[in-house]
Amino acid sequence: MIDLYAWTTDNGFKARQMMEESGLEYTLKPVNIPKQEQFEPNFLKISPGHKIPAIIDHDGPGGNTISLCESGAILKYVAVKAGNGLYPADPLERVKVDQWLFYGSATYTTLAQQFGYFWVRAPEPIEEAKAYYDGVLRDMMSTLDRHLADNEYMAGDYSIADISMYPDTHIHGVERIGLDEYPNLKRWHDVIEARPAVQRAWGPF
Ligand SMILES: N[C@@H](CCC(=O)N[C@@H](CS)C(=O)NCC(=O)O)C(=O)O
Repeated sequence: MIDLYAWTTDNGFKARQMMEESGLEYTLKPVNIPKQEQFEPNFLKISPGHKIPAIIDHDGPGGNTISLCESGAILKYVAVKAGNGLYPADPLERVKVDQWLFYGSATYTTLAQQFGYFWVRAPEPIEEAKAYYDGVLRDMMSTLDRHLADNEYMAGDYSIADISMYPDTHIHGVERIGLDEYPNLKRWHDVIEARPAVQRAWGPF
């Protein structure tokens, strides 16, 4: 049994999508970010940087209980444990999944979060920052759109690389910028959105 600590944010949805795709039993433990629950001492023990998502696997390697934070590490861990091909075993396929998983975790989400801050959460509008991150997000969406013109998914078959980029595409791409100028990204988004596991993952907390 896995405990998933998450909230209704991009990184939280990545981990929840992964759990739903895995078919593994899990318990959702909401960490209310607006209420600053991520700073509670017990949560800091499993996520020292006070960030969701995090998991505790009560049946980890060797039967040990383990905890893990960082969405990319969680996607890899759960996909390997589930053994359902979302993190392929073939080294040739795996390197490209890694490339796009890291793009999703380190580049896309990190910069999309800045877009979200300056467009949605900043207490005062800062027009220069809004324009800057609007350009950054559109550039990344164009990058994905070009790649998806020749590829059904980000790296081979549907994988954790796709999971790492779906939530920000949905939250910022669909709900704020719009996907009309990015037809390949829209096609990819809509196929993933229709997956039953994704529908469940974006359901009520
Ligand atoms: N690199 C981390 C980023 C996680 C992250 O940014 N989590 C945010 C929510 S999406 C958070 O918990 N923020 C609360 C805080 O920083 O105090 C990952 O991929 O898991």
